[in-house]
Amino acid sequence: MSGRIAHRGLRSKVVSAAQAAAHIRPGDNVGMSGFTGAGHPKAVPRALADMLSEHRARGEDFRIGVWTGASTAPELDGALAEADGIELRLPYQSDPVSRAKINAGTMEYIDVHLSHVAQMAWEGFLGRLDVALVEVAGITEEGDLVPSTSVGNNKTWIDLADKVILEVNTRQPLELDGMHDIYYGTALPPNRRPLMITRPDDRIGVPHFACPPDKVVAIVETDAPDRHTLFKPIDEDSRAIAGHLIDFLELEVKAGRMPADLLPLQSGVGNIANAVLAGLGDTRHRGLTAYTEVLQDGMLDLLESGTLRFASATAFSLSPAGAAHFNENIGSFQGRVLLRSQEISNHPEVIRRLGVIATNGMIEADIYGNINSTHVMGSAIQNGIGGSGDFARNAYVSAFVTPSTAKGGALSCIVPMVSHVDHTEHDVGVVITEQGLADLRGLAPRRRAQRIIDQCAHPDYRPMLQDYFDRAVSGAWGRQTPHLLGEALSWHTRFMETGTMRLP
Ligand code: 0RQ
Repeated sequence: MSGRIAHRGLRSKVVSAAQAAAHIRPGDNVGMSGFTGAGHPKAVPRALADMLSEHRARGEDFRIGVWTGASTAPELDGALAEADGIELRLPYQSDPVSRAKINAGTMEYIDVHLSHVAQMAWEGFLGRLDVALVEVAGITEEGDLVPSTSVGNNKTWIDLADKVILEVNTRQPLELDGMHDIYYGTALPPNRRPLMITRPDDRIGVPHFACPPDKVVAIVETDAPDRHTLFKPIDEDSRAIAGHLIDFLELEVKAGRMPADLLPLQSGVGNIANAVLAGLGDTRHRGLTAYTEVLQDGMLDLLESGTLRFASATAFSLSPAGAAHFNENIGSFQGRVLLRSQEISNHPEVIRRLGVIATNGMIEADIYGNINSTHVMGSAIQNGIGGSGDFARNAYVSAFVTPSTAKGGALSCIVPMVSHVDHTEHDVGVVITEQGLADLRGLAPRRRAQRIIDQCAHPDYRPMLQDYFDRAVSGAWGRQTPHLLGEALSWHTRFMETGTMRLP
């Protein structure tokens, strides 16, 4: 035994992954840990996938509901989807096997704002939570649980589930202990109290999860790494997008709308977000803060250089090199990083109060500033809305970023009308592509359209968009937000007709 389980009674509950998986029954809803490939259970989902494949071979249907924090990894989402074991998945996922099953209509998927999940579970909309399956870094003498590299919805899963299965992962550094802030004051209306976070470094909770030991039905010891996100080297487009955003922030400071140390930063996942952070490291800014969802490599670099003073999030999302570096230097991050439950890291009240600068990726934007973050050609899911809506709606400045074209230039990410709406024009302050930045704040719709076409569209598509807009202005049924409806939507279908787009 690893020595990570200090509670005597719980030591006797250590079993194999297969024995732990046997506690899960057909039709169960299982609340699993895991957020952007960090802190997910590594062994029991694989054993569960094997178990349900055996049931299937005997002609018995065995599928479960999988609720998580956000995306996990191939050994969880991939393995269970491969085994056709997921009836319903929520809230954010990026696994290619699951994506294919969702788009083929054989797996149900509920795409929900990440800050809403815990509340929905407490309200009972999602049904009963049968099992919580949660990775932890250790168990204290008192039976409290030391959280791992993500917090996500773990507090809610542990509180709500009938049974708790724990994976104690010795690969996760014990020095994580103290880097978490688990808040036990959440309640449903009318009993909610204000969240007393007025700075990203305010602590309002406790470092551990509470869990009655008799609820724990099995403990599995593991020694396996997180998913570890691979970042592409920063390319020209990402660097250009980062440059436009940083120039914009400088102008905001000059205009007196932001202090010199800016406002707390939120940055979505992916390469562009990482490039923005790298770009900030080259500026004169020091002592910045982040109130965000995930800590990527770029944030660690900024913390080390002093550009960033403090970062609050719900999970890490590091490359293998970033994770190794973090583990070796974990002492220098203590007191400068805090992981919270996702209902707090993404809480509208706090985001609005702090005045967060939000930057998120997108699939496409339309000329009026509506954003599609989730669907390709209106029907096929890419990942999910994640936390982008929590931040976009409540941020001080809400920016959406994308290269101006996708699929090697075969299609434009600026379109007349988005094929699916995740963020309406009312929640979008700034649209940025490698071509430039369109500041939409304070502009009426037709001015917004002209600015997006001029600043953000790729030169290959700008004349087509201008032509559409001009004809819409003169020929539409109304002049407030002029559209030629049939034509706006056929913009998308022609890509399918030419074979540019195929379902994955
Ligand atoms: O598909 O890999 O098959 O080629 O979409 O696109 O350019 O790799 O960009 O990794 O930054 O993802 C919106 C999906 C962007 C992401 C999205 C195709 C493109 C490629 C991915 P291929 P890129 P990214 C906090 C914030 C929602 C959640 C969020 C996302 C694939 O940012 O999931 O913001 N956001 N969370 O080819 C057709 C277009 C396309 C297109 C791109 N216009 N039409 N396909 N693609 N544009 C974090 C969390 O919530 C956890």
